[in-house]
Amino acid sequence: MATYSTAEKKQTAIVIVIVTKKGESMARKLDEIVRLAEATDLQVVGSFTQNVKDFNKSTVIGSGKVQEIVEFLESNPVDLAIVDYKLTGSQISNLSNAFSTRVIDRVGLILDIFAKRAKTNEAKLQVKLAQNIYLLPKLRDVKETSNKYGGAGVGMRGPGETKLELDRRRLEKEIDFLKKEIQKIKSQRQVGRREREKTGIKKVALVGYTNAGKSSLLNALTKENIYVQDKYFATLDTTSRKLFLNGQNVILTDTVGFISELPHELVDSFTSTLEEAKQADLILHVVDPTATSQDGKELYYEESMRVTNQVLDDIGATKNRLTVYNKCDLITQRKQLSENEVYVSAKTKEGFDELKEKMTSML
Ligand SMILES: Nc1nc2c(ncn2[C@@H]2O[C@H](COP(=O)(O)OP(=O)(O)OP(=O)(O)O)[C@@H](O)[C@H]2O)c(=O)[nH]1
Ligand SMILES: [Mg+2]
Repeated sequence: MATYSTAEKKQTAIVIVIVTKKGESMARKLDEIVRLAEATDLQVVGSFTQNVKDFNKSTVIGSGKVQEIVEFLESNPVDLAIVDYKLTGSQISNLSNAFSTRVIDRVGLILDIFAKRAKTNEAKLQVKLAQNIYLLPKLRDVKETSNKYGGAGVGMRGPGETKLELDRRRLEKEIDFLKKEIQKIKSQRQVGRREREKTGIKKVALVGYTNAGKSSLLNALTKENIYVQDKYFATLDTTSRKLFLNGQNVILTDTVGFISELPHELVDSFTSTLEEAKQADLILHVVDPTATSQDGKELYYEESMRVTNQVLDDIGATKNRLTVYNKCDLITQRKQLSENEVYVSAKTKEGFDELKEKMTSML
């Protein structure tokens, strides 16, 4: 029988970050893609950046940059090249051939993290659906390159059998099946929700960018013990707990974190999870104000707030929003807050009284 070392060697990767729009922060994007890679246990050994002006249709990045990366890889071979961009199947295949290594894009990487984290049946079905929708238009190219450069590991992991062996028809059939299964769970949820509605208990949802501290806040407010990690996308499943708030019980729900360019495949698949936010009477938008560049000059969290608000608008969650600046134990400078904003710390519980007061008055 084969034996496995417990200290398994990490897969290595390079990241390639592309800025195409004015005002996009290269530093923020680089930080984020490295954190995403680490969230799926990859070791990033090199990074490349490019401001793309003349968009190259076949490789996105210019031929000079491709050459620079090829030369790097000749002396530093890696398991995977991650491109922080949404690529077509043929772009993945062109870059794989140029680099002689497997290539995945931002969406593929995020889907892989979700596949790794999914625990409940519902989350697994949702991730698998998203993976299949992502894979379908790329099937031929991905099949070809994975035969050449290996198909196991990051970007290929799925709950269950590998999808690369499935032909298009089977993939489409599976997509239909998954949609139906998810619909069934959704209906069950609706029943449960209606039951809860009859009791008249108000619902509060914790939403926000990944790693903002949503689960930590749920734990601290309700004395629960939900999985908290300094890793992107620690939570995929919604968890609801009762919270006693100035004389009334409310239900507090933790939700999946957001990220910029959240793959639409995931937004579509996770609608029933995101539905919790939509149905809430009050949304606590949790923000990590420590998310800044190393010199503190670039406020990355402003971009994350914009992203979160955009997703909430997109899913039609138009209810009351209270902005909760968490991790205030870590910051020295505070800004002037408006009515619907509060500083708290899930760690020290500072600001909890004020948070609860505001929640009560907004419900
Ligand atoms: N210092 C400090 N750290 C905090 C605080 N709240 C959360 N953290 C840390 O921030 C990290 C992320 O916390 P989580 O609660 O997992 O964040 P989340 O928003 O649920 O993240 P996802 O589930 O990945 O979307 C963990 O390492 C926490 O220990 C806080 O108030 N102060
Ligand atoms: Mg969480």
